[in-house]
Amino acid sequence: MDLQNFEQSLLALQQSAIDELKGVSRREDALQIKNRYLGKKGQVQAQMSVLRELPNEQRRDAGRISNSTKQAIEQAFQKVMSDIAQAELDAKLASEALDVTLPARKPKLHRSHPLVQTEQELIALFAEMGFAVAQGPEIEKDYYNFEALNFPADHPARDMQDTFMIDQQGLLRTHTSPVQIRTMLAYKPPVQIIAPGRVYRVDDDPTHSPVFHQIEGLLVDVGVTMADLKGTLRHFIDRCFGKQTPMRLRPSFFPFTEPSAEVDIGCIFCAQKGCRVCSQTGWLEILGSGMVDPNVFKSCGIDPERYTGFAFGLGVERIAMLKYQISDIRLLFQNDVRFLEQFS
Ligand code: FA5
Repeated sequence: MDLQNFEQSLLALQQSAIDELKGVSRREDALQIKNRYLGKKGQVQAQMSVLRELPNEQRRDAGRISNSTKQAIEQAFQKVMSDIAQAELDAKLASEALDVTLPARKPKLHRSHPLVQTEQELIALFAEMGFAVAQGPEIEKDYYNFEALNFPADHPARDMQDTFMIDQQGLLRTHTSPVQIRTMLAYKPPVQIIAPGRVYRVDDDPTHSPVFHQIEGLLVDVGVTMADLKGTLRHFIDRCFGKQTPMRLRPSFFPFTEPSAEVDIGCIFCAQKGCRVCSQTGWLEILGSGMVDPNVFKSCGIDPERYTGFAFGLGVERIAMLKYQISDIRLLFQNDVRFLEQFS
């Protein structure tokens, strides 16, 4: 074996390694080919054993030739490996392709909760009639919730509204009527406000919830009569339930109004023929009302000889249940999407 033969046989190995590596698509195949040529027991290594047969002065050249062969095979191997990696990346990018020109998915928008819708509609309706919105705290003092509203201490009328007490003085307001007191203490008549808000009572059944919403109405001025109350409520019923809806005032009692009246509308479910909802009476109670009691005016420093006024208080859940024919008040608080979607 001379140097020329040695070089030729290495070049032949190099070529065949490069040919074999060409087009290989799996890493393990490429590695196997590389090992077959460049491994310890590989073909290039086998050729190196003939180095010993070469004369000394040729050995350096032979070393250079074998290095260049090793490098060429290594390079071909690296090229195949990087081609495989690139192909994998291309495939991944193709499979995860994102077409940014596609139209976007429409966000699913829901309308507000039926209770909020009802409350907003009622506020708008009374605002049209000139009522301003007033607010008061949900944690209330006994004085505003009861005493100033003419509920004497230990008077059984306090049992009408089962109260969540906090301590001797503090409670969760049982109605929005304390806002009447706070407003009349803060402003001189004429006063014309509605007070929407959350109220609390120890109450829990299909038509009563421990937390519910009321809207209080209060109008105080010179010469306000029961006819003004009736006219205001008639207009509210026309707008809320339709002009044909019958209405009646039924004598009632509230410590803070005198006279007091509960307001009923003709049953909208059975056209007053009598059904389960109206307990066969043909009428549905919708709110409490009356003329402001002189004692309440006195608590607020307003002269009852000069001023008169009317007040009313309605339950927002009750109106929503009637409007949307909801039979169980708890549906309004469970946030079941299947229920809420009906109001979208
Ligand atoms: C009152 O709360 C009086 N403050 C209303 C009032 C204001 C009368 C001004 C006169 C002058 P009453 O307890 O009846 O009254 O409640 C009014 C409305 O709240 C009821 O008609 C009913 O619709 C609603 N309501 C009462 N308790 C509950 C409850 N637990 N869950 C849901 N709604 C209720």
